[in-house]
Amino acid sequence: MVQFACFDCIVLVPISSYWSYLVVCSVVLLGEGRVGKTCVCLRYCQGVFTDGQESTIQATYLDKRLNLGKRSVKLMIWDTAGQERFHALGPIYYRDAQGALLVYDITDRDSFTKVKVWVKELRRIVGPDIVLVIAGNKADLMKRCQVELEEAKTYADSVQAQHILVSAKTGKNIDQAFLEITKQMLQKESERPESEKTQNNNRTLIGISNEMEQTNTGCC
Ligand SMILES: Nc1nc2c(ncn2[C@@H]2O[C@H](COP(=O)(O)OP(=O)(O)OP(=O)(O)O)[C@@H](O)[C@H]2O)c(=O)[nH]1
Ligand SMILES: [Mg+2]
Repeated sequence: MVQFACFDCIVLVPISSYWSYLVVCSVVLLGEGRVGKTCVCLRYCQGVFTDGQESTIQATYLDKRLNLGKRSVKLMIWDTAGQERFHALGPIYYRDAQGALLVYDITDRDSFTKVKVWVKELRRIVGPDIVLVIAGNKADLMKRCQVELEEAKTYADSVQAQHILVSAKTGKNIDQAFLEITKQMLQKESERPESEKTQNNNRTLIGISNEMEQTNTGCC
């Protein structure tokens, strides 16, 4: 069978003797400029790191497949621009997201303060259901850290978010950050009442064929 599925709906079409499905989740990366959002995405999707990565203009899209148990997941990842002049565009990218990775730079206290602003904005515009993971990036620069780990964790707890220290440069905890957000998005989805699941069936439909067997290759 070929099965077409998105986060809110599943369509089954026969292709072979087995049934399987792909869940599509949308994740947005938000945070101040230069905190390392693009490097985090590129490390996760392409396994690379570039010193002196250029600033993002508006936003960039990447995707990644991963397998969680029997489920195959396609993460649609929106890497937004942190520069102030692009902030008005934010809702375009996070309005339909099921999860947000809020990135700050551990060597820049202001960027941590800005995370709190993003959390308020997301809760106000998207609602309480959006999954939040807060990532303190540049963990390879721990000696210059300006944000106490305990403080960051306490804040994350207070807004029902996970906190994780990552480094796009070394790759530390990058996979774990996306895995965590994906698991929580799937968990939230499974807890939603059936009646709600059918209301929002206008999101992207993804067709699945034999490519299902090639998932988890680690590239976009
Ligand atoms: N040491 C270190 N540098 C990093 C790390 N991640 C990113 N950088 C550097 O930080 C700078 C900014 O990285 P970007 O990924 O462009 O930051 P961004 O958040 O996408 O910035 P905008 O696109 O302007 O919003 C670049 O010079 C990166 O090389 C990290 O984990 N460790
Ligand atoms: Mg960027």
